[in-house]
Amino acid sequence: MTPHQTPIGSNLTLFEEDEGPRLEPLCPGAVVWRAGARNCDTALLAAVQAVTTQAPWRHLITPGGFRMSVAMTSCGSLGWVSDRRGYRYDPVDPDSGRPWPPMPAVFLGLADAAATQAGFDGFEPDACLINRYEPGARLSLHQDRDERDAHSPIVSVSLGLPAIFLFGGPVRSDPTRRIALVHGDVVVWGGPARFHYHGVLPLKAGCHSTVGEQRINLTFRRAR
Ligand code: MD3
Ligand code: FE
Repeated sequence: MTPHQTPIGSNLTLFEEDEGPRLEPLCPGAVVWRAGARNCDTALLAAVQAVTTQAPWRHLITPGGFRMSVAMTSCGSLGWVSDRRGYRYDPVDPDSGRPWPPMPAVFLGLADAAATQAGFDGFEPDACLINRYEPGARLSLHQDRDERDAHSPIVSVSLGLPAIFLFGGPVRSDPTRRIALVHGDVVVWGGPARFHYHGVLPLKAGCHSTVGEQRINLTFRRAR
């Protein structure tokens, strides 16, 4: 019996699987660590609550003048900001005029563990962008290229409602794959996958047992 098989007659039925954390390679440089955040989800959500008390959710305006459907905030020494002047990382939260809240220890521990498993040792993120999706919210196809450090990966953590993630190639018109990301999934994007186009389809309504009617996504970056 392999570590993830379960004898019939245990607490699981024939149609459920005992799916503990497991690594799924996506493409060179990208790996999904399924359920990698499940054993620390309560601590992550408490930390998100603490961050959003100091730096509340906001809907940023794109340089083109559109209000993003995803609500965002940040923690760490840098936060991501968008307005009519453009996109940038900034040490100051423009809504409060104060520094972003510090990166919670549970965030740093998970980001380092995920990066190490994917072969990126010594990942020291200085920014965590926190996205909140309510039903209908989406993220159109884009590249993340505002980070100065192109050698560090990006680590993303999904919490709450499931989402369909679109993963393309280095050119916008490249074909996209659809990848379901559920509560507790962690993805590491580095190397040749670091600048691939990606997005999130409109969130389907639902209610997650602990997170409620929303999806929260953490992305850890080395911006400077
Ligand atoms: C692939 N967030 O914040 S996380 C973003 O689910 C963003 O909220 C999405 O895209 C979300 O910029 C997707 C997965 C992700 C993040 C960064 C990547 C995938 C990536 C960078 C390069 C390639
Ligand atoms: Fe992105």
